[in-house]
Amino acid sequence: MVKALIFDVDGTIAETEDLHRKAYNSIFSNEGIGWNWSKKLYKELLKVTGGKERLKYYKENFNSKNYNFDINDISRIHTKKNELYNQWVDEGLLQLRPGIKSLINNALKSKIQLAISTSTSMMNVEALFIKCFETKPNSIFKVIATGDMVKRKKPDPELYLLALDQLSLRPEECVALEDSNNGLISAKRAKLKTVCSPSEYHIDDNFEKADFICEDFTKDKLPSELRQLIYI
Ligand code: XBP
Ligand code: MG
Repeated sequence: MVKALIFDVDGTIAETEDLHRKAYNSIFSNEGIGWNWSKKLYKELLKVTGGKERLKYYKENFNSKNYNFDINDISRIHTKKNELYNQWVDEGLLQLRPGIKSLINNALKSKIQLAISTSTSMMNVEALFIKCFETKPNSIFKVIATGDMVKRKKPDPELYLLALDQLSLRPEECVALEDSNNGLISAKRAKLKTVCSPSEYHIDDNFEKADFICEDFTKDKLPSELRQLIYI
């Protein structure tokens, strides 16, 4: 019996990644840093989850201009990126993925517990829900596990294990909803059944381990077990 749904955020709730990419490029330019991340490069960089980790990875592996950033510079650039991203979310530059609003609202009506497990920062989750649901995420989700709360982000299982622990549920009582291979692996390592809908940047990822793959999260595309449980 499924008692809870655990949602990823980036790529699952909304197509957020290209807005993150544009915010990075804008901050690089404002700061006089000669980096510009193309869509093709960003797809590669998304193999590393978490903004600070991604910046560090880029600096160490692609840094053609040899900038001598330390951890404080990375933190400062990342914070500025998130501030600009939050401003753009507030201006309405993101929409929820198809089916997400109805899935969340109907799951709440059906008394299914909801949780979040995401590598992103808490401020990004709050900005998205305040804009798209006109309420703080903690009034929808019983548990919110974000990247700033763990040592190791996805594909490590830590974020899902934290959500399960705070829900006080066993993995077989929950379903994870994901959009990427890193997210799927993280959920699978936590022994969760996982429904995947590939997002634009992760369309070519490997989803072999998914329990169910769907084009989006609209009612008709969901696995029948979930549809019957949520849309009563
Ligand atoms: C999402 C991420 C995040 C976002 C930005 O992975 O990797 O880094 O790109 O968030 P997932 P921050 O969807 O698997 O959780 O810049 O706040 O880290
Ligand atoms: Mg994701």
